Amino acid sequence: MASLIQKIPLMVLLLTGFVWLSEGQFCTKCPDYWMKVGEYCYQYFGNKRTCHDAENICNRIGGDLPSIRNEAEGNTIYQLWKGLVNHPTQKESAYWIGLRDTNQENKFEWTDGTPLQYINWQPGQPDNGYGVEDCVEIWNAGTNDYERQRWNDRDCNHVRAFFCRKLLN
Ligand SMILES: [Ca+2]
Ligand SMILES: [Ca+2]
Repeated sequence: MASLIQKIPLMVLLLTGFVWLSEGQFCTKCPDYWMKVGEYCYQYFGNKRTCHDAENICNRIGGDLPSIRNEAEGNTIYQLWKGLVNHPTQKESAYWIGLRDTNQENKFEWTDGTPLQYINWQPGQPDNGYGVEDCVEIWNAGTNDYERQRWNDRDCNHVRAFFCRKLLN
């Protein structure tokens, strides 16, 4: 009996270590309902929102609308979207990304603070087409995966599906 009592502190120590390790491992997972891709967690919202509403929803759950730093990242987001929707070849389906020229016309900025180093506009875009187009969507227009990943500036009051994204922590 005495020896068991002596072992209790050791058992507590081991258990604490196990819990600590488990929690450490948990930190590399995404929360429920988020998809892990590389260093990010993504959640898709098929219910369409204006771009400002979409941005607010993302902020409230600790994320941002995605920024796209290069072709590979754009392709990742497009492939995720393609795997989630029923009709990925349906022309001109669109979903918001976190690019804006709200502050100054034709000066596009990522809402998550990422510097604008890469662009992938549809031909003829951005055109500020209907007077004021200050939000940006991935516009599913074109004949192949490459073309369907390209961007269009759009009136922010349009409603679109969107992803929220946050960094793994
Ligand atoms: Ca504009
Ligand atoms: Ca446009």
